[in-house]
Amino acid sequence: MRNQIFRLMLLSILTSTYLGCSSDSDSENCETITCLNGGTFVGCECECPQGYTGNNCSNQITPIKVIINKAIVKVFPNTDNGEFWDAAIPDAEAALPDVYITLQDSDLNVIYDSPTFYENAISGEGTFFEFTLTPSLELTTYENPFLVNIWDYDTTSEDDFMTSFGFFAYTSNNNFPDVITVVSQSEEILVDLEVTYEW
Ligand SMILES: [Ca+2]
Ligand SMILES: [Ca+2]
Repeated sequence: MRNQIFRLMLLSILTSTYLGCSSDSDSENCETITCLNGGTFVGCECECPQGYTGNNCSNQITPIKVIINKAIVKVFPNTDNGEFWDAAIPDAEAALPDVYITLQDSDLNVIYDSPTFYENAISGEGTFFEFTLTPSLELTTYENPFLVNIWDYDTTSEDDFMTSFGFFAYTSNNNFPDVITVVSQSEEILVDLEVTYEW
């Protein structure tokens, strides 16, 4: 009886060892793939990080949402063709623009209008003007560009439109940047949009 138990144990050890060897030789036989975009090679295939797919993680998964959380205005035109934005105000400092932003979709619907502005703002002195979007703005279509507009808030007349430029929320090879930079030298605009993604 003892003998038989011992044999059974031996058999089970040999069996598990044999199975272990067999699975080892399987992984040795599989072709190593270089996983892109931070993917890891596990069990003969790439495990891709969020947002990527394909056997080597080279394909982006189109997000359900691109979410704009913050806009940071870095460059805008300090003058309106050489005139102060608030030229009617004799005091030179108060004649500076009172900056806020709006965002529009490609049908020119206003999809964001900042409730706050920065009084007498100056571009190019290392000061950036941050607008935290509350709630965050969720973009779900990517074929058409969106627009960032910069305005001068005026109390006694219509607000002055200062500048604007277009951007795409998402492209299929953009590697999901944390910041979409909206920039044009000719339009004197630089706005960083801080974004997150949902898949
Ligand atoms: Ca003005
Ligand atoms: Ca002003």
